[in-house]
Amino acid sequence: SQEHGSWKHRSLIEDAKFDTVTNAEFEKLEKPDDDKKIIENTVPLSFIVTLFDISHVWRILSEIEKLSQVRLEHIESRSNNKKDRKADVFFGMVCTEGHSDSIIKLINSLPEICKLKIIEDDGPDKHIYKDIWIPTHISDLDKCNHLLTKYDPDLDFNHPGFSDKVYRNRRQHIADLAFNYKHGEIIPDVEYSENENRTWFHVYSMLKKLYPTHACKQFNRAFAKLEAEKVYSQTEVPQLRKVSEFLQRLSGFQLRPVAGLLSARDFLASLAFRVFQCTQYVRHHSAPEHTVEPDCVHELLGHVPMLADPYFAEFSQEIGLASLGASDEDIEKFATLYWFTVEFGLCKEKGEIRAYGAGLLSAFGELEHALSDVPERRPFDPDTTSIQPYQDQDYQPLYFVAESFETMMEKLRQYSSQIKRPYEVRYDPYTQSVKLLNNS
Ligand code: HBI
Ligand code: FE
Repeated sequence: SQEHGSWKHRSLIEDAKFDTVTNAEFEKLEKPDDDKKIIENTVPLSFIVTLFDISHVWRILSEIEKLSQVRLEHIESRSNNKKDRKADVFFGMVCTEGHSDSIIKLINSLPEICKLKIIEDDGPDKHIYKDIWIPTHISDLDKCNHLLTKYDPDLDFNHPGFSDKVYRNRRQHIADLAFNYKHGEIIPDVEYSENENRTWFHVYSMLKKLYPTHACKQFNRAFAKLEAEKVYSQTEVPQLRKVSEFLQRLSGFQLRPVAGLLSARDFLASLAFRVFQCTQYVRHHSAPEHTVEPDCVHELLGHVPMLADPYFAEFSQEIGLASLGASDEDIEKFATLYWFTVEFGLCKEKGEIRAYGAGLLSAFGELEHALSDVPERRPFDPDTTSIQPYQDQDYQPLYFVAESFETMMEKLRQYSSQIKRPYEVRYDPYTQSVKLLNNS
């Protein structure tokens, strides 16, 4: 089955156990005789129906078949909850202009089995809804470049590079590469200096000793692969271009260079397109073990191996999709969830606690601290985790532990489905775009 964000193309239908209908019969039923329907002056019509039991999809399909002015082109399903058989089903159709009412009437005539949830908005203003602009195509990420001026070496005198003119020029040069970057371009290589490579070497060799006992298995698997394929080595800062190629092969994630700390909204929005905004500069060599702002040592050692895991990649994309069009208040909560999972998350593995958060996997001091008996640990629960205050100046006093990535994903989906938004979103991997589905 093909994946569309959280949508599973037909998978739920195939998984469902039907007494009377086999998969082979479904193949015949999928686009019933719809292919033969000749419809003129067609307009696209898409909608989501909540089915109280997925098996009723057959009933809907046979009713649609009877409508002469609409043709089914695409169907996908998504379950809200593993425990029951309730599911949202996406129907992509075309209909004769002016005949979209017939489908609404049809769904409304079957209240015992389903409820119309959403009709897709294809109107001219679909990019702007209630004043919140959102990227709808991966190239729109060129506009998601709102930087926060926190810990800027040019402005913050606590920054270790503040009084280092050479470092600040270097940072400016690398920042310009990111500012000038456009979607689709090859990420420019950076020739890293001896200082920069030495900083990488220092952090890398210390952490590598801890990974076998402290990092989760998904991380260790990807890290071994990065080394085996010589994308990573101890002696040189890896090039984003090569790392991005590696990720695309493993999980479909890609990197794009970013000049510094992005706003949470822009940062999370990129994840919706399986894009990770990645800094390309190295922290100041006077403090190799600590940095308050993200740098490429953090991104490459902490984030990249996890993003290479297909399941974790999906989790990351889900947070991104859920954030699109959310209110400022909800963005803040998603950023907090991101903080306690992707950045500082712990998970259980065969009765042991392991780290999967990038902030831990790129900082050996905190990695040891997190698994010691000093900090508090609580089970991951989106409702409480999303409002937990945190600071970014010192080791965390509190971490959240996921039972497994599967349960974490399920809890995140449950949480996201309760967020109020003017629309739902659906990711189309073929066009790398997001479709907005209006609440009808
Ligand atoms: N920007 N460049 C960059 N890298 C990050 O890791 C990052 C960011 N902006 C926000 C952010 N991370 C998160 O902490 C959340 O606010 C989403
Ligand atoms: Fe990070």
